[in-house]
Amino acid sequence: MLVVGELINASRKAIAEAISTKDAETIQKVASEQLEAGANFIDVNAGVFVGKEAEYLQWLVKNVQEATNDAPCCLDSPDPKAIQAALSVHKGIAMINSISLEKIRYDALLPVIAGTDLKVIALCMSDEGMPETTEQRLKIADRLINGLVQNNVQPDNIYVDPLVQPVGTNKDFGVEFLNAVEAISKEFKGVHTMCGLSNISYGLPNRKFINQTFAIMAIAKGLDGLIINPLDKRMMASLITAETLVGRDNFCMNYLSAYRAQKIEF
Ligand code: THG
Repeated sequence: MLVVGELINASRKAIAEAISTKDAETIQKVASEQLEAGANFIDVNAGVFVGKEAEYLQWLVKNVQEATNDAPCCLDSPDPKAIQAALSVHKGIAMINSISLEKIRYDALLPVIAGTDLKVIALCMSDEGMPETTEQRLKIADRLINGLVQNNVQPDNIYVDPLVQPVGTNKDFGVEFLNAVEAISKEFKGVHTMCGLSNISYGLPNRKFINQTFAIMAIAKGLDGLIINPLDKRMMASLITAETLVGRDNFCMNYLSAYRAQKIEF
């Protein structure tokens, strides 16, 4: 399971404040905590700062890497210019979050990613808007994967995000997403799937519980990457355990070592 720590996101009030006051200490603390808790990539998102996003994203990357011995970042922006700015100061192999089928975004980002070892999230979104059905997601995934592979991106570096929509707005949004994960995992061998799952619970009470349950269901369908809060111990324990239960843990080694490290108790 590839875990992307989601906490450095300017949609969170404390982070927006730290960014606008250039409070590096707060950002660096949140970065190190997420890494220690098991995040493989640290997501950085400054999307609320229109006009300053590129500059702020660069500042985030520099500070996160300084605090974490150059841990890799997940550069989270719909704006190709902000992604390129962040990439220019990033050390090591970053994850691009994300390319989509939206024409302006696709045309600007494809040449940046082509032929590189960058990891890339391929978001199932097009100029026609957000997909709702499994079929719509598959069509977009197919075009994104083919475009990337034809431009010398290794399938192993592609993480398809079928895009979670809130189950509170349509009862079928959960199952359409889950079926998309299953179909993408089966049809495109060697490609990964990933998502920021918290949108599933939008508008409903006790969101943590819904997110956790949904993560486990998605892992059963083949999901192998998640953008989550890695400081949520119960979520992390659920992920480790779910992977063991779907046959991705030889001799239950991961489960047992997590247990010994006291990660499976509350
Ligand atoms: N797919 C991809 N990237 C993404 C998303 C996705 N990036 C952004 C988002 N979705 C995932 N990241 C976050 C970051 C923070 C929060 C949620 C998702 C968050 N949410 C609180 C909540 O949901 O209640 C609100 C703020 C708070 O409580 O502090 O923190 O789907 N590729």
